[in-house]
Amino acid sequence: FIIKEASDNDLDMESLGRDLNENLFYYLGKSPLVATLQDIYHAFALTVRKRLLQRWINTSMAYVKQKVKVVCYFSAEYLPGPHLGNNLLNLGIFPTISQAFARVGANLDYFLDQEEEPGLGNGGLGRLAACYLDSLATLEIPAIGYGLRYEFGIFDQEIRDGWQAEITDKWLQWDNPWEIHHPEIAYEVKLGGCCQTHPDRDGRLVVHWHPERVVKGVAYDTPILGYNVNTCNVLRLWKAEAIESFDFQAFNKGDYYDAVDEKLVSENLTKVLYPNDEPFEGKKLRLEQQYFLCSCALQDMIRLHLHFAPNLGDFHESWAVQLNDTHPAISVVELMRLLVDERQIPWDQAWDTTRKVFSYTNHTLLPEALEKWPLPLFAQVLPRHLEIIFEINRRFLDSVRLRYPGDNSKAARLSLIDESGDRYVRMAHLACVGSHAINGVSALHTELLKSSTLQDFFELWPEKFYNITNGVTPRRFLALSNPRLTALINSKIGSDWIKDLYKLRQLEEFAEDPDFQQSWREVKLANKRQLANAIKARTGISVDPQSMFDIQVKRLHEYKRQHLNVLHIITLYLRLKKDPTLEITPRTIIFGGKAAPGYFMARLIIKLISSVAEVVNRDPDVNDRLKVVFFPNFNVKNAQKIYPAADLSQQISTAGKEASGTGNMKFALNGALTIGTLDGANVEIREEVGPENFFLFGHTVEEVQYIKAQGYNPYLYYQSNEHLREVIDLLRSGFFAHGDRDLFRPLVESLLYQDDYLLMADYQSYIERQDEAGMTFLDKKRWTRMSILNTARMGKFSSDRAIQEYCQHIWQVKPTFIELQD
Ligand code: 26W
Repeated sequence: FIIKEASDNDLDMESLGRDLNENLFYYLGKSPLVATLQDIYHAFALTVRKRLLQRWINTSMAYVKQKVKVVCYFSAEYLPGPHLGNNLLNLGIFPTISQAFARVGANLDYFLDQEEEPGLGNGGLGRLAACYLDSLATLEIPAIGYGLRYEFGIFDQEIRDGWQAEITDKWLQWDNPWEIHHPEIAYEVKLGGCCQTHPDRDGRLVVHWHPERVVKGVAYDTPILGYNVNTCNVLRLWKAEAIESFDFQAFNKGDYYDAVDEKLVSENLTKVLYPNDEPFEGKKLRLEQQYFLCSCALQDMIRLHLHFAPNLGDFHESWAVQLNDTHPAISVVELMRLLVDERQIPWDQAWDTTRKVFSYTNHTLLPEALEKWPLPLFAQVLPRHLEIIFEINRRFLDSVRLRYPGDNSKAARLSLIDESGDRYVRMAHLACVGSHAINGVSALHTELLKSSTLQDFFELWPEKFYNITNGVTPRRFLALSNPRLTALINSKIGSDWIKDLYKLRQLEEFAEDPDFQQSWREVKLANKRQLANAIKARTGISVDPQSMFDIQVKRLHEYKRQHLNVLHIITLYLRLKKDPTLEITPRTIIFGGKAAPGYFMARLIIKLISSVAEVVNRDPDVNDRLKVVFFPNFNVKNAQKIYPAADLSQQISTAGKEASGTGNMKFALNGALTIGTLDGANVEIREEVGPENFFLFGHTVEEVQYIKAQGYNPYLYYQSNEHLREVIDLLRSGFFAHGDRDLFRPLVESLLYQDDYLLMADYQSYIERQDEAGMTFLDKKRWTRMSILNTARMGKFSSDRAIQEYCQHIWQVKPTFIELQD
């Protein structure tokens, strides 16, 4: 038989147009006369998917022939964003397609807008995974992304009466044209029950796990094409289903209902994404989800391996697995179980393989976010895994005691089991022990891991620690989302920067060129107009595109300090109230981000932002010089409209709390200046762009530690700072709450008497730097120069650089060139 393989001419307009019509007719059953925007989007998506599948088949055949080493990215979350636009960009046909639509009087954007994005993640961690898949394909690295196909992703956010309301995300309701369902790629996953040990025929002890239930994992594949290459990798997501034997075989009525029930219970496993990140919650279903992902992925890898190799002896030479935080850390134990229990491989050999395969990325220092499962819960879901963990721990602690004779507290601190009170399995410890490499996600974060969170492991194995500062893909976050800036940049330095972001440095020579500066400002203004229209459409608020767009978009968290931003807004507001003729830099302060549904303070901060907005936006004394907007439902799609329109990027977390941040990079890449603390990757961004092009404020990590050690008293700041006092007093008077003094009381009290995140201590320096940013904005030439230099110096923050570091230092993998066949 003949496989129609990918070729250059599958991208000409004639062949694309023919397929689009065919898909509309024969797949969707519509004539062009009655087709809706959604129908045409769908037919077009299938047309593009066909080109991707041809490249994916090509790619996978090359991988098999060349017996390459494959990177497997294990992540419980992915936030890829809409696929169509990105795939057109990566195929190199975005401009021609856009023109072709225009020729028939259609706007491609309307069709792109039809796509529902897969919201299979909470925030930074899931988006990072998606950037990394893009870079892996672009760098021609053989890779598979493994994850979960949640039926309901992160909720859609609406704002009702200033409060967040959660709406179920039904991303699959119109069908997902990007995925291929593979019912034939399926594995059984056992859960619960108990274990028994019997001797086998040769008298060796073998363990038999009698599960309480068995669930089937079915593969759904989404092709991930690189930019301007023929490499097409895959994102393989698992959906839970009931296994056949539990299905509708039953013949009496009672069994029939039991069988239906069984089906429902099984499918529950991948129903919904947990919408909270920190703090950690020990929910049984979540542990089941994590295990289900790991078991399906590892069984899949073993099946693939044995397809081409006689045994698993060289498994670690063919596969590298990256654990995206501890969510998939149970795979360390699952691989041991698959090797030892199911394939009778000796423990030592299996352990050697396991440690060579895995490496672990830590994404958080917050102690309350570290995953630790109560032992009874763990035993209930994964009885055999608990036994294996005890055995890993026994051997590990023996080696620790040899290294530190007599130091029992050392052993207790390193143990995989927390025994200080109720007993827990520490997933970060499991990930460290089971991996050959451990990395943090920014220079500062890695240093803090080494000196605090993972200090004992660092002392034990300093050679295992790496820093790999996060990066973002310049394809989606500049070339695709900011076409105006892209065209301007290309007109000066060509488009090579899209694959080698350090090339943006060539823009430095134009930083003071008046014509270039003028065009740079026009691009920003046009982007701001576009965002202003979106704001008007979604919130009804009119904003002035000439004003400074001062933006903070990210998950709501006390440590990210959206409420510090609010204290600044109230400060500006009070100045205008005292002197309505005061000259100030007109500002539009824009917020966006979701709060975990159970996180009371985060939800209250959203209400606070809306309430302050309501008062400020309609006060005639303010006279439109200050506007506050909460942009609802921040997701990848909205993000792509927001970053290109920003003048000022707010990265204001308490020093030592934000592991890296990646939004900070996306803003600066699009020419926004940053006001920020010395936290996460801000430190390195400031180093790259130069301290003169960055508005720094706030206490450093060391100062924060010192202040806390001295016994921090936030109330003293309230007493001694007149402006801060006025702000807090206005807030507590009920002024922003129609006279209700109780509404924001929990926030005010937490600031005055607790203030874990040092808002009060950082307030004054924040206000001073904001004032300086405001003044600088009025100096158009200076601001534009700073903006150009920010973009020009973002080379380091490409996810391509990050992935190259992982390849070289951690995975030991090389590119595989894929040729197109005609
Ligand atoms: C226990 C549940 C849970 C779920 C998700 C805990 C923690 C998470 C994630 C680790 C939260 C997260 O997204 N962390 C962010 O990861 C980004 C990518 O490295 C960093 O840039 C952010 O600083 C970090 O907060």
